[in-house]
Amino acid sequence: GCIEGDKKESRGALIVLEGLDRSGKTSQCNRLASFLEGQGTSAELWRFPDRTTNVGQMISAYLSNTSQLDDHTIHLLFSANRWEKRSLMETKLKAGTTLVVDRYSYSGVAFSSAKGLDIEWCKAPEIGLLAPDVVVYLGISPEKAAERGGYGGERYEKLEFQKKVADYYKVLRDDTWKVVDANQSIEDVEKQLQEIVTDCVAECRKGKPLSTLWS
Ligand code: T5A
Ligand code: NA
Repeated sequence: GCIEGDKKESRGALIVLEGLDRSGKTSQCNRLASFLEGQGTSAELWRFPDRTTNVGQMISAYLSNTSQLDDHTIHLLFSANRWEKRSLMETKLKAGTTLVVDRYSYSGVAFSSAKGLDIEWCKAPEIGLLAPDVVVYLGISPEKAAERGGYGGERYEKLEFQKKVADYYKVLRDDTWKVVDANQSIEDVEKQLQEIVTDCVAECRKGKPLSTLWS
């Protein structure tokens, strides 16, 4: 639902990039944040998991296979990692800073659901987090993504698993999503992203209210 009382203020936009592993999210987030800064828009690059916090370090150990955790437990840690940043996120947005976020709740739900956890159970701890103004999904086939830069040793970087993740991303898609073909050159993807976010940043500046997941 809408968060009241902030309709008149000029705020930053919450921009999220999602996609399979190796779809190009981090490359594009960097370029996008620089583009916005160049336009005179105050912008910051964020990412989830945020591996710098205590919770983030537990997640990082799990992803690199140096620790083992129950599927539900790691799901809740990913969610907790977003909750611990929520109030700062709201403060920044209300102060007019646009946030370019590399993965968010959609990754949380798609990856855990792909392991076999119930999707509604997966969505529940995300309810009340700030809703993105736009989600740019970098669309690429799992096979093409796997050819890029080679998967490293992280836990989820396996073709069969990525196929399941792609299926759950499809289920999660809503009208805040824009799908960009990530098979194009880095520069072509970049141009499309710039068009998408320019409109979005303008709408937020005009006073589009902030809202929350998942409603
Ligand atoms: N996860 C995450 C959960 O399970 N739950 C959660 O709640 C969250 C938030 C870590 C893992 O955690 C899972 C999902 C992940 O499996 P991460 O740290 O974001 O997530 O993963 P990383 O390994 O850092 O990043 P990715 O593997 O997802 O890669 P990116 O960021 O999509 O891709 P990028 O930009 O690094 O590019 C990959 C390679 O492709 C090239 C790049 O140069 C690079 O070599 N490339 C292109 N090549 C050709 N054409 C293009 N257009 C290209 N764009 C990039
Ligand atoms: Na990345």
